[in-house]
Amino acid sequence: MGNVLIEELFYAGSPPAAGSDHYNADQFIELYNIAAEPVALGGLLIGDVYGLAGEINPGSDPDSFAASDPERVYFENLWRIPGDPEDVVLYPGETLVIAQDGTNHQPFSGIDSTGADFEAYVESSGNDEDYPLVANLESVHYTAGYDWLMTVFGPSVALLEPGSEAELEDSSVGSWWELKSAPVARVIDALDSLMDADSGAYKRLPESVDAGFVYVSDTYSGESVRRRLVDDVPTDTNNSSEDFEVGSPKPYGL
Ligand SMILES: [Ca+2]
Ligand SMILES: [Ca+2]
Ligand SMILES: [Ca+2]
Repeated sequence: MGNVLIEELFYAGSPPAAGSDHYNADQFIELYNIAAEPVALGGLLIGDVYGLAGEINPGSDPDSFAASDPERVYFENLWRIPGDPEDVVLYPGETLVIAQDGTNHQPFSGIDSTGADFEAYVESSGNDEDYPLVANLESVHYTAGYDWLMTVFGPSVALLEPGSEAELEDSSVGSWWELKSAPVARVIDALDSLMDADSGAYKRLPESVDAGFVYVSDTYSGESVRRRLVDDVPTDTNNSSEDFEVGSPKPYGL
């Protein structure tokens, strides 16, 4: 399972189109199997990590746990790929796409998520659509709104090995924000994205899982962060500053 990488993260949202100027339901996460053998992904956990993406409002200080508890990763939301491990197999060189909404986002965005492998369907919100052709992730822990819309300023995403939910620790921020944390040893891959080049103090992920961070030029820029290719192979040094580059969204492949 250590052969599964986050290959691409599209979080920024799309430029104004068709009367919409804050469209980010086209967000997606793409995973890649870098190994020579198939990888079984049923039970894999994926989530976004607690903390501000930068000084979004004047005076807002870094609030992540990266410095105070570098042995764990603290999730705002966690999802599980359904099934037994072999129910979801990713073959060598193939990618798996997780979409916010498994629909065609035109005309608001050029992205068509009808080909996604999974979508985040928030049944409890009563305000998210369940697209029948795209399988749903299972919710493990949820604190977002009507849909799992990650911050367009830059979310941090991590993959966890399958395991018991009892191994996840509860913690809270203030009196109401409930988080789930997991030891860094359970992290398969992770990617820190932040607001801009000056936001390094806001890193959410411990250096042991991502020593760097990525950023795009602006919110709703239509830009995606994609893994650099070295001899056509995605590179992985656990340092996203070096491993990722900004480009156009490219779901369904390298
Ligand atoms: Ca959704
Ligand atoms: Ca669905
Ligand atoms: Ca891609």
